[in-house]
Amino acid sequence: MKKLASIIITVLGLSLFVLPYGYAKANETNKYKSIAQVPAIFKAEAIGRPLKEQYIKHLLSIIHLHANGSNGLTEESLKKYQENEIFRKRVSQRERILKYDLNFDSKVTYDEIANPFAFLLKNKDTEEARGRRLKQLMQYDINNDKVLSYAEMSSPSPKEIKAIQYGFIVTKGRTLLELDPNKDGTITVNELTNMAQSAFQLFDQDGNGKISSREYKELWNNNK
Ligand SMILES: [Ca+2]
Ligand SMILES: [Ca+2]
Ligand SMILES: [Ca+2]
Repeated sequence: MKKLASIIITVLGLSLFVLPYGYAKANETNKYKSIAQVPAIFKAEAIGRPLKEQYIKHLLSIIHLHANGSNGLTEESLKKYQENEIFRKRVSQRERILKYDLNFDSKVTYDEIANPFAFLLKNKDTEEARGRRLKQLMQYDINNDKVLSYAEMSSPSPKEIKAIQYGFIVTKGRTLLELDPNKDGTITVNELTNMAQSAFQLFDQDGNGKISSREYKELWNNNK
């Protein structure tokens, strides 16, 4: 019991020592002193966005995309975003395939896709278009019976799910989350605005609110 108490006291003492240090350090990273210190994402997102307002608005849109209406970007909101996107993908895939269900039995056969009614097709059907359509849609025929069951038509391929989970939209969100200055697990609008402003100040050397082509050059030279 005595031993436990001494462990608790040691841990408390250590955290009192470590916390203020961590806090000061976190605050420091909110301000970049040179372009070399600016994280790559802030440099990359400056491409084609030379106006300060436009640049910051664009970066904030990453938060809004993932954390629609909530306090900020979190691991939880990132996860929710992915779930939403996968759901959306399932719905759109099912809609796209189900329209070929000519006999309304909630299954789509090889023949239904190969020879749909003409009104389902935008252009005149050709051998080539038929081949493409079959190859595209039959990739979801997991048990290879040339019938797309309801479950199959609403299941995106593992590759498509990976494209959502590791696509650049999620990656950007995750990158921002890793830069959280106070490490509380939420990137707030305030935090991101501060970081973006600090980065932009370094890119915009004459401070006129616009990155000129000369300043862009400087930015990329500094990036090497
Ligand atoms: Ca059918
Ligand atoms: Ca099947
Ligand atoms: Ca934070």
